[in-house]
Amino acid sequence: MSERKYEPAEIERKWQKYWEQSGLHKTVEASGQPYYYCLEMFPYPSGRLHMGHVRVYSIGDVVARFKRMQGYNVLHPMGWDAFGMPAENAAIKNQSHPAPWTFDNIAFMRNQQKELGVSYDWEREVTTCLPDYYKWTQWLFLLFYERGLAYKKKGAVNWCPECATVLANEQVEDGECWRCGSEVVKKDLEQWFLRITDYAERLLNDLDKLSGWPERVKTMQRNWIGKSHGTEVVFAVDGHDETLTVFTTRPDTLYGVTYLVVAPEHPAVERITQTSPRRDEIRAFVEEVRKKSEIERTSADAEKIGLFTGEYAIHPKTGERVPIWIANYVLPDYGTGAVMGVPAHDERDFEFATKYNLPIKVVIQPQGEPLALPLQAAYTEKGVLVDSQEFSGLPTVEAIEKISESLEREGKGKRTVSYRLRDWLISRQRYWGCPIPIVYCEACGTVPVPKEQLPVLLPDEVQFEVAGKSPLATNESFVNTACPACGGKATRETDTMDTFIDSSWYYLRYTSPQKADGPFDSEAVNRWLPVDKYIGGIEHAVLHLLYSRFFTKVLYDAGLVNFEEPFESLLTQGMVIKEGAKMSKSKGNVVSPEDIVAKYGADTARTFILFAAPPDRDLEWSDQGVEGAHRFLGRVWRLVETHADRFAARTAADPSQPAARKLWQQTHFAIKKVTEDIGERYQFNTAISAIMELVNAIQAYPHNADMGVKLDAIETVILLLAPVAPHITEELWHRIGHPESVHLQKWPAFDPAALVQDEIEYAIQVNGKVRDRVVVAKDATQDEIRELVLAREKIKDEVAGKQVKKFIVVPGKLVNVVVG
Ligand code: ANZ
Ligand code: ZN
Repeated sequence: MSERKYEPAEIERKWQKYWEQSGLHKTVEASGQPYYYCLEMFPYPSGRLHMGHVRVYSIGDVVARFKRMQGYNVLHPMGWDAFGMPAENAAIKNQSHPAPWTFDNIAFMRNQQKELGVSYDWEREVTTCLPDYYKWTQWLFLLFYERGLAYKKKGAVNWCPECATVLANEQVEDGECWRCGSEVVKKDLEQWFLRITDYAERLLNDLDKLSGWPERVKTMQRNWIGKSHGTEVVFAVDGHDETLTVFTTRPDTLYGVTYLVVAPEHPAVERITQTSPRRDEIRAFVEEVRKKSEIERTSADAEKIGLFTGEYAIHPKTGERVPIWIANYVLPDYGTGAVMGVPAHDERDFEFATKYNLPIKVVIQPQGEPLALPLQAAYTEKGVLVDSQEFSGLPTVEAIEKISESLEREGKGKRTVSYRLRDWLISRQRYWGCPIPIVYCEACGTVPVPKEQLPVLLPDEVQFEVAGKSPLATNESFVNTACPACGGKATRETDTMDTFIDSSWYYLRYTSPQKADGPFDSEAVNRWLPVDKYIGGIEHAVLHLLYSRFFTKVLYDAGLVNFEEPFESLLTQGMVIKEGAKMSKSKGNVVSPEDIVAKYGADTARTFILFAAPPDRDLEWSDQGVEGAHRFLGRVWRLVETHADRFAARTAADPSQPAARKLWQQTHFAIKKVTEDIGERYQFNTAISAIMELVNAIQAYPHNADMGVKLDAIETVILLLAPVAPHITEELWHRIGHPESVHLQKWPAFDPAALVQDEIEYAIQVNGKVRDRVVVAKDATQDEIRELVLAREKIKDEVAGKQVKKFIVVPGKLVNVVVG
């Protein structure tokens, strides 16, 4: 046969078609085989793939194909996080509907994924905006509701005036809307919440079990949950039948309290100022503060503003009267919403007290030199207590215990823990989301839609833009319904769910995507999960990954799954950057996957991306790098082409001669290296270099050496490269005479005998000092070693005129010659 040219476009299309027709990527569940679930975070169907997507899918596909060749039953699915704002905004802009926009994008991106040759089982595709998916999202909402984990409350919510919607805390970035950048304000609305705080402790503790997660991600989750040990201290309010409880992590500073400061929203503020002449002023202040976002209120450089309420609290130990203030820097929903002001030892309090001329009282002194007065800044370190009655002289740590105990005995306090984590606000006043399956009846109140009536379908006809109102509220036939309990007149909930709910359980649906009588089949889920390798962006470190963990724990408690953590191992891939900046439209440094695939083929794109950097590092785009990957595949192509005809008359390998033996060893070394790099270390770049080295070795192989060894080596290159570059290897595999897909082959095993080194290098010491080195046959005897060592020039010099008293051989390592 004459040599053919490498034409990626031709062979890639051919094999993609063949794979699809032969059902190659269908999930197989062979009995007796271990299970492996390889999952890439499903994308939002924004339009087209960017290089970041290509990177995630390339990583996932290498792992999936590799595990499959190793004999695992592999689940490798893909789907669409298809509800969300961009579709709705596009619909508003184009006067159309979000659905066609979404489905067009899905069709385009699915096609791109196919063109990359990713081995997804498309029969398991899930799309969160389809009723057969969101029906089960609603079912799960009802499960949470039944378990007391979904509730409605009026609360101050983050409101983006531009998007006219409520935002979760996580969607507020530096006081601005994550999407449009407008300043976020607070607004009171009835909202649905999920009680994630009930799971705070488990979500925190179980992080310790996730040994397959990057430390960085676990730290981010720990900080987000924000557990803090402290003490609640009760202050009576002078002249009122009322107490104020503060939360402090520093009860040792109790005697330094010179005022209390309460969040303006704190319910006690209304009560204790009811008859106050300052009432109007206070109300105006409260309104003012509430407009600001939490971030603005608490950031260190935000100006601290406050107002004296005119009322006083009684210090629980000294009985002194301390003024009660309200201030922006105290948050209503952290701790108890009230703080004891200790300006001498807390930075924020110091700033506040300085500004408003409140007294500053030192009660902690550093070891050694006492603080210089007046204080120039708060002393926030540990130290020894002063002016603290019987606690004076105690060090901070001990005082925290003693003062807390004493307060507990007197019924004036207790030790508690506080979490930064808040309940998850899931109501969205948007159209393109999953309707919340609740109706409101005048007679029965809040009534969950019975599960057999699901799904509550999203109506087609709505007005998208009605300020301050949910779009669903504009469709009367949707809103007005009969109460499922009494049959009377009722109205539907018109908010939709946060799309993070959709993505909190999609990985379960993949195991049984067609299941018609439940969200998933528990047996299938328990077979496949936890996910063995989850691959996605670090930007999901807190949101998606925390919510999914929460969902899994609730489902575990409900007996629907038998594991408490959904993702055993997590790989967060680095960014794709170009000229030092993240690829982005705004920077104008985007390289489009379509162009690269059209010019070089998908195999080159994948090989480059996997070769250019370890998966968790940033990847610098390089046109030369792409060219290099392409040249490498071209070399593999020619290597096979020039030898293809020899495979028919192939004879068994004979590695007895030195050159053949060397290539045989190199082949098995490469198998070992690639197997470990892909399967254990997830370092695809070094795996590819090992394949490149093997190709070099084959090219340097003498013409007259054993052909069987050479053909084995060539065949091994094809197998090792198959997960990385699936099309070219499929073509070449057939070219050398195999009728079956390369992707159904067994992953090659290395022969340990080939890895045994034939020679060993010894360090030679003379009287304990290294003087020389020598390479010795592995099976050399002590006498042979002695002869070789003593014949070396350097050693002869050292030994000259002396007597060899001892000759010690540490096998495989060193020789020590003792002379005197
Ligand atoms: C008195 C004190 C003295 C405090 C001192 C600190 C140092 P973490 O560690 O983050 O939990 N605090 C309590 N509730 C607050 C709220 N709702 N808004 C703003 N600040 C609040 O922080 C706990 C500390 O933050 C508490 O301990 C309290 O100030 C403040 F030398 O109490 B501390
Ligand atoms: Zn009713």
